[in-house]
Formats: sequence, C-alpha cells, structure tokens
Amino acid sequence: MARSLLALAKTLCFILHVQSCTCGEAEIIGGKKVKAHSLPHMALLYNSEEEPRCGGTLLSSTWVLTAAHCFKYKIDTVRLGVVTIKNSKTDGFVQARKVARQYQHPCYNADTNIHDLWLLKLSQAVEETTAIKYLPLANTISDPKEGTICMVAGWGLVKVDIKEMSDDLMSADVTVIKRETCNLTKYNNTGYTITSDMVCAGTVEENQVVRDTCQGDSGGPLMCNGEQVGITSFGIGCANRTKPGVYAFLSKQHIDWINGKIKNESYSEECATQ
Ligand code: 4AZ
Repeated sequence: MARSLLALAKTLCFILHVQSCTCGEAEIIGGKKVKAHSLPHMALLYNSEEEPRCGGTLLSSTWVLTAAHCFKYKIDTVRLGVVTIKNSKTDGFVQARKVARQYQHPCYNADTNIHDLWLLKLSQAVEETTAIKYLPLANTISDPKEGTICMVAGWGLVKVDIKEMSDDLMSADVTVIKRETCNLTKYNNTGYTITSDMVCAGTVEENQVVRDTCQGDSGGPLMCNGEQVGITSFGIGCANRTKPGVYAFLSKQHIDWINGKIKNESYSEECATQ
C-alpha cells in the first residue's frame, strides 16, 4: 500500500513537473520559491508608504547596493532577513533600517539606463545572524561569458499581467547572452544599447518556460558562480523569449566607485567618464 502510494505520488510529481515545463509562462517569472534565509544578503526596499518596491544586496553592516532607477519610488526603509512580505513586519528574524543617506552613481542616466547603481547608507548597523549576512564585493569581477548560468532573485512580479509583488522571495536561473546578440534588433528594438557596463541574460532553451526578472526585482543581485556580478536593471517587458533582462554589470569602474564611496562618502560626486 505504502509503495503504491509512493509510486502514485511519484507519477503525479512527474506529470505536474512536465506540465510546469510545457505550459508556457509560469511563475521572479518562471522561478521557484527560495528556501527561508538561504539568500541572507537579500534586501527588500520600501517606499514612504511602507510598500515594497525593489530588491538590493547588503554589502556590509551599513551599506546596501541597489539600482539607481529605484530612486523614483522614494525608497526610505530597508528590511533584511525577509522571507514573506506579509510577515516582514512581525518576523523576529527581520531587521529594518531607515535610509540615512543615498548616492546614485554620478554617471547614471535615466534615458539610457547606463550606470544603474545606487548605494544606500543605513541609519544604524545591521547585525549578522543566521538569517542576515553581508556580501562584500570581489575586488574585480570578470565579464561573465556567454552561456554562464547565473541566478536572479526578488519579490517582483511572478506574472506579467498581475501587477502585484510576490509574497515569497523567488529565484530563477538565467543564461548570459553576449552583448552582440543582445544588441540585434530581434532582441532589442528600443534603441537602448547594451554597453560593456551591462550584462544581458535570459532563457536560451527553446523548450523551457521563460525565466526572467520583472518589475519589483530591480536592484536585486545577479549571482554567477556564487558571486554578485550584476544588479537587476531593466528589460523590454518581462519573460519575452527574445527580449532578455538587462543587468548593471559590476565592472571595474563600478566596483571602484562602490568601494570608494563605502570608504569615503565624499568620493567621486561627479561623472568623470561615461
Ligand atoms: C522593472 O520594471 C524591470 N525583464 C526589471 C527587470 C526587467 C524588466 C523590468 C527584466 O523594474
């Protein structure tokens, strides 16, 4: 009896799994629920109305890295250790901090989405716990090669037609696509250029549900081989097979700016080079 039940359960799992791979757009989009506290550097950013709007990464006890375009949401609070949005105000693992100061990358341009980086300095240090960890950046990050499988995570939209943040933190694997390809009209018909300071990544397999970041995931990390390589930045809609997501790349120039700011807040207030 137990064995036949197990067999039935396995068959059902198989059918459901196959279905989830063939039904088209599923639920980030096409992702899966993240195990509680398994991404302890993920930050959730709230506006002044206490609504969650963007993701981010906790670099150290007082610094969070996110996307410059999240500025438009009037972000003023950061929560760490969040599992579900609905429990984020009562969950004992969660630490909330106000944004004390903020710095957009001096060369950020909202028209071209270039240098979409934003650093938030928290009002008070966040403590490391089992649920919360700092993720310091590497000194240099090499350009991820075409075909590299990376992970994206966030509480952003899980379906393009439902304009509501996901209650659960979701993650998905996306594959790096080379800039040359991403700049072809088929992949990019908007006139935005994918520069060497950006990375584009999406779903390259023909027979799989499209996986992508979407609205609300912005500012969250693009993790490749366990290190942060980028920041969720923009896209032409979401989960469109030929319109991959675009990420701000943590290029040498970007890392230098981040590390410079963290060391000395008056570092580089003006855009020197594009
Ligand atoms: C957004 O609106 C956004 N598909 C983020 C990522 C992507 C599209 C839009 C990528 O914040």
